[in-house]
Amino acid sequence: MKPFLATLQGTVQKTPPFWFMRQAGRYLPEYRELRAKAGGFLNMVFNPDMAVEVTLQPLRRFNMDAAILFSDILVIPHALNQNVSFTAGEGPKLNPLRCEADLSLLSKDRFDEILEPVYETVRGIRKNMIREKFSDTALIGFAGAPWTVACYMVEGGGSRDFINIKNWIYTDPEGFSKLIDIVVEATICYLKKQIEAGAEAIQIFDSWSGVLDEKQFRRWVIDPTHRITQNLKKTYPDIPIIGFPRGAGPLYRDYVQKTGITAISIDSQIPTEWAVENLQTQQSVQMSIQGNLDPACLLAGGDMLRETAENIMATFSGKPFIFNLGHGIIKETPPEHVEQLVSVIRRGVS
Ligand code: 1CP
Repeated sequence: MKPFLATLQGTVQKTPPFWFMRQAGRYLPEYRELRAKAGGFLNMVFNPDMAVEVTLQPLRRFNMDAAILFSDILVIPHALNQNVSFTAGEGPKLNPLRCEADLSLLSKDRFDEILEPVYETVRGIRKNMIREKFSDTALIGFAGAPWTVACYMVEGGGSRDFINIKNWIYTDPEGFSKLIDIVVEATICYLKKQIEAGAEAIQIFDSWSGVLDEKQFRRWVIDPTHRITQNLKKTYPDIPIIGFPRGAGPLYRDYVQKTGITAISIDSQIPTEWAVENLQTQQSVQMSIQGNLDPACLLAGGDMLRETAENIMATFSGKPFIFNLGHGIIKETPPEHVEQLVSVIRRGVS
């Protein structure tokens, strides 16, 4: 079995399998070259030839144990008829939805049709991975978690304080729950089709889960994620689901116990010993953990990078563990530093 998938089932490898969040992206000159030709980020996402190529670029350099589909969490609002654009250097922009009445602007009519190129990309990646002999590499499909996707839909882009969405959840939770329901349903369809097309594992990115208090976290992070995992597991019981509730702090415990995920991705602020103690060994089956090198440490490189990576591996030695970053690769990261990290991971710790 592929080492990445075996680890998700709870087995321990000699050295940990690895991949890096945002491993396909702007830190790679070959990505930037293709991106310049594509003329727009969404053009690249919805062009299967380009999306397949960009997914495979990091594998050719670093031979990761997993590839991740090249797409974005915001294709869901886009396919639901919300206006989404990516302007270079500015991040995504959406026409914000601010109340229940605005939900009438969303439509599922063209959802499947708009996302069809993504499924074609998944099939293309699997085919090309065989052709290029990445036979031990697994393919991860993904989606944003409903809370995080809703943050962009309501704020209209990135946000500092999440004031608009927080105002909505506190003043009209029933109305807001209708938006979450729409996103839950859309996400289930999207992920099922990725699996049908050949995704071998799924990651759910909840990048903004850390802005909610305990009660709101249960309602808007744990419950919707649980609905997605239960639904996927009914149809695809063998497809592992990795949850990434970035910034959730001590609420990671609740998340692990209540969402029904298979494995947990930890951000850099989660102490690794705490994760072993509180997230891994309390389950009946040891849950695999993925993480959690600070992407800024990879940007810096040098002895500190080696030491920090070795310390992470030492904590998880003898336990099911996938090496990753605590968040996406920073775009200024020299590819040579990634190379250095890969050799440190492949050497392992005794
Ligand atoms: O100009 C460009 O080339 C676009 C940069 C870019 C890329 C490479 C964006 C815009 N998205 C992506 C790809 C992407 N996004 C992947 C591909 C696979 C891989 O990891 O290699 C994935 C998994 C994502 C997921 C994603 N998009 C998240 C969740 C993870 C995280 O970083 O927290 C989020 C929050 C987004 C939104 C988004 N898309 C793009 C940007 C710049 C952002 C973040 C904007 C913000 O800071 O709010």
